[in-house]
Amino acid sequence: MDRLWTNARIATMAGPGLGMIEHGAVAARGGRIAWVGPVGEAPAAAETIDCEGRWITPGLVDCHTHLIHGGDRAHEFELRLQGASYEEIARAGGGIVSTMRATRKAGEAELVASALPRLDALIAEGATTVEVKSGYGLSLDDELKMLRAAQALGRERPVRIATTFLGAHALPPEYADDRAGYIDLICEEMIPALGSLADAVDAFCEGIGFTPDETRRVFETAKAHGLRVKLHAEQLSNQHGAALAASYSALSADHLEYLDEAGIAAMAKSGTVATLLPGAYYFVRETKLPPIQALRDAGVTIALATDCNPGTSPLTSLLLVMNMGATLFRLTVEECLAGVTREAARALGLQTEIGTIEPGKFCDLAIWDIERPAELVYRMGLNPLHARVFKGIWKGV
Ligand code: DI6
Ligand code: FE
Repeated sequence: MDRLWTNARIATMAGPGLGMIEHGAVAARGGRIAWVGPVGEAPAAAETIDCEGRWITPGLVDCHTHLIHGGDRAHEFELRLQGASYEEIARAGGGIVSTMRATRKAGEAELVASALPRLDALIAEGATTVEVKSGYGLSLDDELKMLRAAQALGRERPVRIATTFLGAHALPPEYADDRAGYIDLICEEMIPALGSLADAVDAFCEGIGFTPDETRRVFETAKAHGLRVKLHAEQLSNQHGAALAASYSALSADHLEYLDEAGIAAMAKSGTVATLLPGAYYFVRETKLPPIQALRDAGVTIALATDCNPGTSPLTSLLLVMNMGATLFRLTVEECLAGVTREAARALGLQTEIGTIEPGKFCDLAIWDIERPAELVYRMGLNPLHARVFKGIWKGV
């Protein structure tokens, strides 16, 4: 073995429950978990790290972010404080389109540099995998620039970046009178140009975004190119997007405040993960809760993510996401932890590689200075991360 972390309380998240090993150890070889179990049975290793009774969880996974973008929207925030709504600002040419302008102006290196502080904030709290979407370029070159910048983040820091193409995020002004033309551009030029730049395709199916029919065209093209899909669905209204996404075996449907019974049933049948985004719920002062109990009853798995974006969720803390998941959505501690590890991995289609502490998966760990897992969910603003392990490489913080 290369390395052994011993004397730890391990929440493997491999189930049932937290998948607890009270007096445990975990060993890495070649960047993967080679062994996990009770201390007394631990194999010998070249390097041994005594965790002194600390807790180990899987490295955290943020499965929905818009980390790459130009500028910020602090000014719109002030307008909202004066009473303007998010939708009013968007319809008046602000919102996503104002970030599009700033993103088009920025070069690739500038986009990387401005995203690094946000990425570092996530990493400082134990994130080892972060999904990053495009969707603020809205032209072929600018969307590809965003995706290249996103992938560059994974070379700048020890973190796994999953990229998602979100060309169908907003209608760019130059296509204001030609919606079909923009969908043509997405399907005929953008998706065919993605190559290895994107791991999945997403869309914003919403009254201020794209219709279910437009979304369907994007999904058909994604499918023809062998790409998995996910969807911003039922965030501000019920467009029946989740059921549409499920019919394409989507990895996840995200937001879901306005999700109905038929959508829940369709998601349960297709195994589509419900990714809840309590930061956006909080920041836009939404009052309609996602149908949590109905999702549980139907057996739909629930992930949690930051939705880090400049308009509706300028949030870079998965610890706070867990707190909001519990406080606003009444999720249990176990659901919150699973939501930013095992289920977030599933929402990215990476459940065989990350998300739990099991032999064969990447050795991505978070080591915490806590007495019980509820502390990760309960506190607001204190970071108890002691160390983070990415692919078996250990670094104290
Ligand atoms: N839903 C959201 O909450 C973000 N995008 C989306 O489709 C908002 C993005 C923004 O306002 O910049
Ligand atoms: Fe989003």
